[in-house]
Amino acid sequence: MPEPTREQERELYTCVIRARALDVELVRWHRQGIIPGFPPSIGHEATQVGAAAALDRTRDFVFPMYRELGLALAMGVDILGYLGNHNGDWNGGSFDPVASRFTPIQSVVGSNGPHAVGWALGQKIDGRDGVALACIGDGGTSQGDTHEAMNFAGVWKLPVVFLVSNNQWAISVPLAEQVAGGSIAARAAGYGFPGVAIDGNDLLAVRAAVMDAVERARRGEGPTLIESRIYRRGPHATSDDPGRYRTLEDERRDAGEDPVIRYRRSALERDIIDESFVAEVDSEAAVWLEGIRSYLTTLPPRGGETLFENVYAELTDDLVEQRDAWAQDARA
Ligand SMILES: Cc1ncc(C[n+]2csc(CCOP(=O)(O)OP(=O)(O)O)c2C)c(N)n1
Repeated sequence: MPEPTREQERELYTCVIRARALDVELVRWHRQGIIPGFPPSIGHEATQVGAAAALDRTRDFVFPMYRELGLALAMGVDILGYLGNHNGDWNGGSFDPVASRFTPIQSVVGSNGPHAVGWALGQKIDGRDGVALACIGDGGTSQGDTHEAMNFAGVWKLPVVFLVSNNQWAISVPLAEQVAGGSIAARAAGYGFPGVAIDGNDLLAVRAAVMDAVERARRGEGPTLIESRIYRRGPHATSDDPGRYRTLEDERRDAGEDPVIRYRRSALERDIIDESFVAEVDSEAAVWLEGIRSYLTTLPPRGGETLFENVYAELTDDLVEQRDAWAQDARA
């Protein structure tokens, strides 16, 4: 498996820093009333950026859940369109999924597994060699949709990598109350494909594991389940108060080393980056953030009628009726 070049690692570093910086700002922007809500990815960065680095952006496709900011950035998603989703835009973000090979995020836990499997089946039928990355949380593995997706993918040996970001929490429910066997990776055996548990705070280890799984899938050997062990370092979302179900002491004890600090330390130690590069990335990130902030603050309020747009090419009679009734109510 090819090691990343120095140049690639510098890009990975830049992406990790931007993912963290944007996350931190988004929480502030929520507090300032600029965005209505947001699920922070703090603690997920190494897994997300490492996984994206293992994909071929010309033929693979990501089926994300809602906590995937770093993965979106690393896939080159138009981040302003992506953030439209968190700014009350109902259509899942206004970026081009085909260009970025990244479907719109959605909030229905587990539903993206079947989407990934359907796309992977299409690749097989069409004789193509793309691989689907299905992103699932530890809580998402308890959903029936995830079982159906894994079962179907196993039986049909489809090119899917199931990347489970096990951040130890499903809102307030800890892993121990969610997974009786203790291991998510072990479940893969029941579906007839390999399951591996990795240290998801180690960016290069994630890249290597996902690359192995992608190569396996491309060879026609079927799916892999990767359980990436991490920790959700922030709240579930800006509306959540983790102090109601875990203490700061728990967080300090359980979270381990921060994946962003860890990657910076490793890259510095290996002379991939130096202090002046670190400073340059930080100052470029600050300018980049300011651009995003001014975009978000100048967005006009979304009209409720957008609920009815982008559903069908032509609205059905029922929807026309509902839209008109809505408009009449809104004017009243
Ligand atoms: C089908 C469905 N059931 C319940 C919910 C409510 N819900 C939103 S997030 C969440 C927890 C998901 O936890 P996990 O999959 O571990 O992802 P994380 O948020 O920790 O990244 C739940 C139960 C939902 N969005 N969809």
